[in-house]
Amino acid sequence: MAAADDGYPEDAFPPGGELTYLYPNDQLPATLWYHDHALGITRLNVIMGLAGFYLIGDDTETALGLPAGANDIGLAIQDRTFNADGSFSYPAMWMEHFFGNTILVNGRVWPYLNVNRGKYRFRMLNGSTSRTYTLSLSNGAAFHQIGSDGGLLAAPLAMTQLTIAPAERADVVIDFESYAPGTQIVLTNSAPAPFPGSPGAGVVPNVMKFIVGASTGHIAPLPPTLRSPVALQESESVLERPFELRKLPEACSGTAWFINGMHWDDITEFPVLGTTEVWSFINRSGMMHPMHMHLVMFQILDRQAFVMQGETVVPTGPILPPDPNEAGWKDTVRCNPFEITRVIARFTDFTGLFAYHCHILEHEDHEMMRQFRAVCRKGDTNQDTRVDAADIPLFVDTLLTSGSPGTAAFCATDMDDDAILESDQDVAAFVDCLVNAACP
Ligand SMILES: [Cu+2]
Repeated sequence: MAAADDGYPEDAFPPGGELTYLYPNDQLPATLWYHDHALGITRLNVIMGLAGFYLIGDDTETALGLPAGANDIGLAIQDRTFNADGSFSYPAMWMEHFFGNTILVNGRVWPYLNVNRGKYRFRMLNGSTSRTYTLSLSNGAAFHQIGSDGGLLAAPLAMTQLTIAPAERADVVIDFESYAPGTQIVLTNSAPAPFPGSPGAGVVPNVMKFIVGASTGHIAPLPPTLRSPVALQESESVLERPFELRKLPEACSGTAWFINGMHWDDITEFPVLGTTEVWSFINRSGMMHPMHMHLVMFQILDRQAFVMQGETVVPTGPILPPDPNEAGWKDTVRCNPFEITRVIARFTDFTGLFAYHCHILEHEDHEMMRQFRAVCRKGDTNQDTRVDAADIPLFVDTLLTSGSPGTAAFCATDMDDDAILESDQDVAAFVDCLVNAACP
């Protein structure tokens, strides 16, 4: 979506005010979610409850015959600690993470779900501020993951354990057909907090319970294939940007989490629309950071362990591919301690300022969130990184329709970058660019 519709962290409006956001929804079907994103206080607003699902579907996905309707259920998993009066308990001062002692699913503490004997599609979201979950079924049964952050995987993936970091989503199919009525199965968690931490430390094991009923539900088999994303090629990348994730001294609180040691207002990334980049997250800390980018969905290229020799990052381990359930489109990636995690993204569609940050909200709020400015190549209305005759139709169309500020086409047509589309200056500059290669 356009930067103006992205919930920019410095946007604010007073009580009683309103803003209309436009979501084009012209993206692949996916289990998306929304939450408050206010600069410095996102953790507080999300803890207070402002978060929800935003699901996009399409006919292709519907035609797959996946569990639907009452058998397609979002599970937003969060942790909280309660005061004796039932109110939320959360530290008044900033702390580098928060782990509640109680698990909520869709706002209910340790809920149960009556299920019929058949398959369910559960759109699992880790909506917690800091806690990572490693989920499994108490009877050890396998389930299938069919999708992740950016939509369906290529094929259903059988697994008995699923790790999901803050902001990650996993579309999972659990099959209750073979169970006798009355069977109870608990969705359990075994992930330490902080993560990866040490085994057993900080674990809250119970998440929710399924109680199998007598009626038969969705028993159609899962389709063998789902949808294959086109893999972005590293050879298409125009540059690789390193981002060091580490804790550094900070005057106010003693320490804070940083990306390349810089702050929100330090803008040093200007990706050009139409180009592909590799972003390399170098985690110089003992805890996992789930890194999230706005504007784009990315694909995970690889992970590699490293050691520090002085201030130099020295890769040591083998270059490992993403986990099988990370093979699709992602918007959040687990960056493990002392590993380089590389993702690849193609920047398209919208110009302006977009956030990227650790999705541990306590980190995001202090200071692990920065922003990049997506820019266009003037004249390149079709975002193929060159100005040629193929750009003429969209140039003319944008000029005639006045375009929409914040879009790639508007930016590319606004040759003199004065935020106004003029039939004289911009046309002359476009022709000059096209014919004489005199591009701004
Ligand atoms: Cu972090």
